[in-house]
Amino acid sequence: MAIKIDEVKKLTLEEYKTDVHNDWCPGCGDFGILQSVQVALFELGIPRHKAVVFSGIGCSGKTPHYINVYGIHTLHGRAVPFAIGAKLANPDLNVIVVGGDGDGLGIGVGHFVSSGRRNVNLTYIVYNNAVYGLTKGQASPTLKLGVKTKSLPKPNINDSINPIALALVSGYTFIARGYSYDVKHLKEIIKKAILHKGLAFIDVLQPCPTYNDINTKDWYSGKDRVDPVTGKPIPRIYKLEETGYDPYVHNPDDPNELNLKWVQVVEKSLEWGDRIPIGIFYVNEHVSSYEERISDVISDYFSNPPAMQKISLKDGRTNVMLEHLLREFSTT
Ligand SMILES: Cc1ncc(C[n+]2csc(CCOP(=O)(O)OP(=O)(O)O)c2C)c(N)n1
Ligand code: SF4
Repeated sequence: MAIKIDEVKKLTLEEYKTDVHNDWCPGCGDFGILQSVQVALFELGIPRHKAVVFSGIGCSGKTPHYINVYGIHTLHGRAVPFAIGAKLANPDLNVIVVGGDGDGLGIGVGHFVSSGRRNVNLTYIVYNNAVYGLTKGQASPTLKLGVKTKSLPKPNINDSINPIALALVSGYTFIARGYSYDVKHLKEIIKKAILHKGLAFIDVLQPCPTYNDINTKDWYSGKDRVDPVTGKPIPRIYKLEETGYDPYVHNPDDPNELNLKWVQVVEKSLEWGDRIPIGIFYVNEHVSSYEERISDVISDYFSNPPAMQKISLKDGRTNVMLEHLLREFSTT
């Protein structure tokens, strides 16, 4: 008996996992991100046929192999355009893009920036370990100036990119940062990002214990600076939401509010070292999504998107009328 594709039972968390051998190093921060994505999909009850994870190249790029939904392992720095194509072809899909900081903010930074103009409804998670993990620890664009990890012969002579501020000025409408060893917090951010209508970016602090001996789990938790009174470490990471921070743009018609929000996000994005914020930095739900903009010009776009259209007749002959397309796109 044929199964109707929408009649899907609620899955268990285990059903979002695969049994593909995982070769990440022991203690790698990637594990926490993987788990957070799986738990987010499970808790949102997203059916597997309605979720797709795209990745670039790198240790992080292996993530789709370990999640039991559709997965596409694309080219270095090119995951976002692939994902945008899928989302626009089938706007009913929940599209998640994952990739390293080298992937997204080095070779792929042009796509990172220009996708902000479109506000396509997808979630982009950058695994930020400040190194190129898969190719043995070269400095990535997020490694701070003057920092020397154990994989570098000399301190880094490049200044770093600020991913949160870059996402803001590029036009992302949901901007957050998570920490891969705080799965409970991260999966909540991922859930909110998936539910957000528009382009969501999550910068995840992801320790690479093999090549980055500076931004380690111990460093983030402040083990090197013990409070003389309590004898306890003073953590560097803190949660924005615990400080009364409000990331939401409430009135988009009030330019003062928008300006103040932008200043607030940039100020928070510059905090690094003694105090490092995680949580949601910015949410603007008032910007139209790219899909909505398309539906303004193609009225049946949502009910008849490209992925649902018949491209062949019963006898196998093509249904696509090239001459119609040529006429439509002709400029003469
Ligand atoms: C076009 C191209 N250039 C270079 C490479 C080599 N390469 C593979 S992974 C990688 C860096 C990955 O670093 P990052 O994106 O930070 O991911 P991580 O491994 O840390 O998760 C590079 C340079 C490649 N595969 N393709
Ligand atoms: S090299 Fe670093 S990022 Fe890659 S799997 Fe090992 S610990 Fe993780």
